Amino acid sequence: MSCIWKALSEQRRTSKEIDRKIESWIDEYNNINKILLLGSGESGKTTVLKQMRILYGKPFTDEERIIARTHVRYNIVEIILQLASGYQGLEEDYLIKATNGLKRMAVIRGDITLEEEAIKLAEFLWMDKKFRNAVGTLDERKSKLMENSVYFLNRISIVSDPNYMPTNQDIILCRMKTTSIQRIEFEMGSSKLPNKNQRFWMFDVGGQTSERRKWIQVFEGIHAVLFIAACNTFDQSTDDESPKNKIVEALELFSGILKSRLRWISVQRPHMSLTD
Ligand SMILES: Nc1nc2c(ncn2[C@@H]2O[C@H](COP(=O)(O)OP(=O)(O)O)[C@@H](O)[C@H]2O)c(=O)[nH]1
Ligand SMILES: [Mg+2]
Repeated sequence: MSCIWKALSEQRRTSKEIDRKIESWIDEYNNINKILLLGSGESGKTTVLKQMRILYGKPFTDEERIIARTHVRYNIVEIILQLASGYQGLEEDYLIKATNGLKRMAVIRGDITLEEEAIKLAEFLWMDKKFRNAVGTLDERKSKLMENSVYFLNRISIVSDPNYMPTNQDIILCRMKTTSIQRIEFEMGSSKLPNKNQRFWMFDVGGQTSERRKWIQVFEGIHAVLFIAACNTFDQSTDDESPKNKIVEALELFSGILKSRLRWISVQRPHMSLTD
């Protein structure tokens, strides 16, 4: 009989311990400041996330740099193809063949040999005088190119080296389409904050219309939303079916978010001091 009592009280103790642990996890979770980055596509959300990671989070691992390397190399391939696109000046047979080969390579990814061949071909084209004459100077075409074009074209021989590993700056400037929810963790200390060293989780979501339904998944438990808008797009329009000024699109998105889900977020207890 005493054995049964002993086993039961042991069970109760274990159960209480588990409850205490769960409570402490919930407390810990609630004490983490959760920030959600929102904004239209290409507004700079992922760039902010990467900058916060570099400033306050864990350094990028070798595995992450290898993944970024693929993106950097294909960014350059895309820049070269963008330069060549629709250009009547590409009359030379070898240039046409090379750009067509690059187009095919740009579609297939996931193989390091192909990746190295693609970047070498991109470098070959960029170093070719006839190619440069045909596509014009970078300054002439700058407005139509991706923002990171000049930076990466100047680094093409470094990036095409088989031993190349991206620097933090390469990772910041490299464009990668965000298709899933990403989270970074970091700690920030400030004498002005109530608990000095505060833990943060920052979430990044895809900004394209197709990704917006995923935002809803991360709204729960969020303490702050950082809405990012790219001011330099004041003279650009969206390229969907009903084109709209990009700043107008950002403002509409912002007011849409305010109306829909943020009402209850505003009643959450803020952990951050606004004096900081
Ligand atoms: N000039 C400038 N370019 C930026 C800034 N932030 C981001 N970009 C560029 O804008 C493009 C889109 O940025 P990204 O962070 O991917 O936007 P997201 O789609 O909102 O995640 C990239 O080429 C970035 O390098 C900024 O503050 N200034
Ligand atoms: Mg993004």
